[in-house]
Amino acid sequence: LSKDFSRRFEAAATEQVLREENAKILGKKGELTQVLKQLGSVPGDQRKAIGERVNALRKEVEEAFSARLAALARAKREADLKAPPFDLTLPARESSLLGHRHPITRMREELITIFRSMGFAVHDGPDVELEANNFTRLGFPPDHPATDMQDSFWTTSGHVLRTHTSNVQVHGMMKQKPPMAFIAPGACYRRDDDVTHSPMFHQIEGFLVDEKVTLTHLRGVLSEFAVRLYGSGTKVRFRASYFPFVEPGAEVDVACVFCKRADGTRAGCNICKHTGWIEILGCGMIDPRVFEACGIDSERYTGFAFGMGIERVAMLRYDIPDIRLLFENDPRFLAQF
Ligand code: FA5
Repeated sequence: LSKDFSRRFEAAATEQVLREENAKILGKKGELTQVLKQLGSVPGDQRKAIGERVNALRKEVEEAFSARLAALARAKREADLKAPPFDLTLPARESSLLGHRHPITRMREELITIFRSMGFAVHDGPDVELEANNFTRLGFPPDHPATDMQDSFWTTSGHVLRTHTSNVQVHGMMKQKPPMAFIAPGACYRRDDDVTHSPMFHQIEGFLVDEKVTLTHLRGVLSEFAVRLYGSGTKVRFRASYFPFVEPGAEVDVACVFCKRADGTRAGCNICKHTGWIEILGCGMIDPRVFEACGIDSERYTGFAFGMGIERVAMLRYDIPDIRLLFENDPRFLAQF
């Protein structure tokens, strides 16, 4: 052993082989370890001399091992430095995991682009709102079911997570004098939860006030909007409806684009529930009492407002059957857009 251990270490070409060779000598069952174990049976007068010899040998082996280990590390580093460098001019591999905008974001941007092109400014409003701005100034009576604990999320007393973007109408009127025309996209919150209703969702509000604004202007703006969103020839219809802050109020349906596509008729499909029409928004002429509550001269000015659900428009656009898919953020769903 004392003659050939350094030859065995020199012959080891890799760190692993070197360590294996070292274990064969100094490991639990190693050659030198066996010798050390037998020291006990050596006669007393020779034990000291043999013990010293074995220990000296162990030290030599350990030193030779460390030296060879360091030499191997040096050699590897030399080789790495001499190897040709990375080719930085190679084209990158294409990633299949590139992110993109969420379908709700895309839909919101598309709607904003349409209304901007029609001359509307874009306003922002608070998500946490005074009860007065979300309900009272908009003509909701104090006992209206929408103000109930069942429908709204209340924060501190007198504050509510806005249930619609109509609160931005109030801020607009209190800050600005007519004429004004703006839209207000944003998140809204209600105690809802089913395939078409989510506790958090998004609306876009539209608001226009000037002298001599009439229902015809409202119809014109929304008809043009439907054409820009769904294509030329898209028909809309107005159905009388009720919202506390408008008079008269209406809901707007768009002729179903899905069954028209499928078989050339508008007779019905599951998406429009076989009516041929899809409801997309609520609207109306601003009630003069709302003007008065917000400091606008109701004798001089008239105006209209409308509000639509962004998820609803997106579900129709992309044929999404369940609103919850839009919020689960499952990559298999999102990758389809
Ligand atoms: C309103 O919120 C009125 N502020 C709209 C309005 C504005 C009327 C201006 C007149 C003038 P409504 O509660 O119907 O109305 O909601 C409007 C739209 O928001 C609905 O058609 C629907 O698309 C969407 N929406 C309402 N609740 C939810 C919900 N929980 N999840 C997803 N979308 C919702």
